[in-house]
Amino acid sequence: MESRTETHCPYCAFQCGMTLVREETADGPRLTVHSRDFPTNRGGLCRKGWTAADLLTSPERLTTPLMRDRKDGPLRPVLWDAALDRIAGTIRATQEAHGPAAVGVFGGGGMTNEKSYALGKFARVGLGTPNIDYNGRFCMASAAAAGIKAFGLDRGLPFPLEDIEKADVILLVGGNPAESLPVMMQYFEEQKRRGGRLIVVDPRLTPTAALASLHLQITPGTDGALGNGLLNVLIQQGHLDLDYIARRTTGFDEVRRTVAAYWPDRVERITGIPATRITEAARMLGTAKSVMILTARGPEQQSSGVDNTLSFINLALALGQVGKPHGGFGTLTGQGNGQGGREHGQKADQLPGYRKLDNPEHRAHAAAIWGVEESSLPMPGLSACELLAALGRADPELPSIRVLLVMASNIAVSAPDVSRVQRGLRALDLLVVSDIFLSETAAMADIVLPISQWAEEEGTMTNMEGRVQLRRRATCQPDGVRTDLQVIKAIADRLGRGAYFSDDPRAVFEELRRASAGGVADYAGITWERVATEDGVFWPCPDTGHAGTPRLFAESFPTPNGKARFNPVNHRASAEEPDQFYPLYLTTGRVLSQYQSGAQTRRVAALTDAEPGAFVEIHPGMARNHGIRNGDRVRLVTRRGDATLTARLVTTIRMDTVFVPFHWGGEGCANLLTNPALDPVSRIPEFKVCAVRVERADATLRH
Ligand SMILES: Nc1nc2c(c(=O)[nH]1)N[C@H]1C(S)=C(S)[C@@H](COP(=O)(O)OP(=O)(O)OC[C@H]3O[C@@H](n4cnc5c(=O)[nH]c(N)nc54)[C@H](O)[C@@H]3O)O[C@H]1N2
Ligand SMILES: Nc1nc2c(c(=O)[nH]1)N[C@H]1C(S)=C(S)[C@@H](COP(=O)(O)OP(=O)(O)OC[C@H]3O[C@@H](n4cnc5c(=O)[nH]c(N)nc54)[C@H](O)[C@@H]3O)O[C@H]1N2
Ligand code: SF4
Ligand SMILES: [Mo]
Repeated sequence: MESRTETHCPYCAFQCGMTLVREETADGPRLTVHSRDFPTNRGGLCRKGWTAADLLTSPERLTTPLMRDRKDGPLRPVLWDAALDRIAGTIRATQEAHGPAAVGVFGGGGMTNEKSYALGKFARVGLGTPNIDYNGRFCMASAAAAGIKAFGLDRGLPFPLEDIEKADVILLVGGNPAESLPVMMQYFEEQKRRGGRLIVVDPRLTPTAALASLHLQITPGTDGALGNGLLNVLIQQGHLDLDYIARRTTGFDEVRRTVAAYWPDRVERITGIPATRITEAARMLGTAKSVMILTARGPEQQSSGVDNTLSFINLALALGQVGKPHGGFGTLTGQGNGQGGREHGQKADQLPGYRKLDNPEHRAHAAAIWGVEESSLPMPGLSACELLAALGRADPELPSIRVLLVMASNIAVSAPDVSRVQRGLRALDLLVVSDIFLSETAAMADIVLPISQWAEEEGTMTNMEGRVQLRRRATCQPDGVRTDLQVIKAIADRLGRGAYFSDDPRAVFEELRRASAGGVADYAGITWERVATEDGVFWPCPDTGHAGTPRLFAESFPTPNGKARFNPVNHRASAEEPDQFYPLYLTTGRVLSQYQSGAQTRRVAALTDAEPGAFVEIHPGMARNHGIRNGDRVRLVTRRGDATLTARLVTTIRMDTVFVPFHWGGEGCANLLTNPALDPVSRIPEFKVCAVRVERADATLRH
């Protein structure tokens, strides 16, 4: 017997279509990934997608709840009822003693829309706590805040992927899709084949930058100065679309005054990019027929992430490109449901449909759908890093979280300044983690709940274009495993709030449609059947007769006056700059063969063979100064702590910068080093810049 199911890859925001084939064999079901002609990936998959079926049959799969009786005791198998009873009992006791806000929830952008929605509702209606946030705060928060400020709306790409191929010039700032969204490269390659040009801004000559017509090898943390500098030159050269600026935007004069101070020589001094290259890039942008500007985590994961992003949005607006064919501004969303996961209420300040928790009308709408009093809904709570800083806190003057439920995130690896986060996790009265595997965070939990994964359940996922797609069930889940929706409902049941929750994904989606109706991210017209038959539907889609909205902003912007807003921004130095003790920049990011905290991909043999362990990229010139050879063990030291990794000498990185991917826990964990300094608006941490010192790992011994 063989069954074929059309579904999507479990990993990144490209959400490639794939066909999963399930065969019965003497040793149990065998699952294999096959190509599928879906409009976005057009049959393509990267090596993570091709090997994704290994996740389903992994021997490391969790299949029973685990619990420890005392903090220093071992995790032991336990029945579901015992685990759920203890969770509900501890929540109740904690909230009675310390108030509802002492229970926190941490979600993830890999979860389906239904789970994200249910988790946000569970925090507000099931627990009555304001304190829910999620790992998208580490990821899309700066781009989201900037998009809302400028356009009144945050959708990763406000145009379909196919527009990339027809753009004349693309400016890609701090993104490395050749490794982070590999299947997307076919669009950039086609754009190049048609005569288009690509400018890449990155401190490293990445595989993506290697394809570019122009690579601007920027000093980490200086993107805002570059954005302003490019606009300065465009103004000098008279390349603005004054008619568009007058008709479709507000606030340009103040931006013009601000960028007047960013002349090319000064920007060269700040960014390390030669002034001639800045002028050359501006000339390419200014003379292009269409310009597409894309940002990714490079400029966004900084303490000036929102302003950096705004400086590039200003550029796209001044060129009159936003809402024009084959042009505009977009940001490359990262996680599988990084888009949908940030629309329906997992965020500390948010209600479904991108409504706001502090807006009385929005609160009334959500409360009516949920059948609760508006006054019972909490106000906005702590954002992710602030929530993690409050774990087990003793200071009675400040918020303290004593019970934390984690669903779909491995914060013990992926949060900044991770030793502090681990201390907080240990100080909790109760840590509950739902996961597929015993992730580093699950291994620290008091209770671990085994969860069904992508191809074992149904749900909708929204890709980086805002296209709502269907994740279909291709195989059954192992005995002993439950879905996240079942877990949410089971805890709510025990708290006497079960009537508000369903564990059926389709029923939850129906409720999400109503809850999002009239909101910015309006799913009201998107039905399960349409998602299945139409290769996905783009939001906003206000009614079932509506075709969906692949292209936004063609006529107007969803702001009160219909115009986009320019926002004047200035370059701000990173929270921590190199000095005599920590003389280099540390930046962090991704490699092709590992995904995120590695909880999933480190369990796939082919991926671990390709990328076996933590490493640091160092320029050979810098390595020589420290007596470091390729393959040596080195220690990196920052003000937060130190990590020991293998040196990889590469000429593709700036001399003053080292790069560490964050896919591993243990002594090579990048986040032992990173700075939890936050952007004041988006509250994103500064993963992309801090000051570091490099030593040979045996250096201290030799002293
Ligand atoms: N293989 C793989 N793919 C993934 C993921 C994964 O873990 N592995 N994760 C997914 C997720 S959640 C996300 S968010 C995306 C992220 O996708 P990307 O944003 O493309 O990935 P990163 O590697 O984090 O950062 C991109 C680039 O920013 C550069 N950079 C560092 N500092 C700076 C700076 O100060 N300025 C500028 N301009 N650039 C800088 C880095 O050198 C890096 O090449 O990838 C998604 N896809
Ligand atoms: N230094 C540094 N740190 C970073 C970044 C960086 O660039 N540099 N990038 C940041 C970014 S952009 C992101 S998005 C975060 C990501 O960091 P994490 O939030 O840690 O992401 P994952 O490793 O994907 O963790 C997801 C976990 O949930 C499990 N899981 C998967 N699907 C489900 C599900 O449906 N339900 C449940 N219950 N569990 C599931 C997986 O097994 C895994 O353990 O890392 C951030 N951390
Ligand atoms: S590009 Fe992303 S969605 Fe596509 S196969 Fe690779 S990891 Fe999966
Ligand atoms: Mo991300």
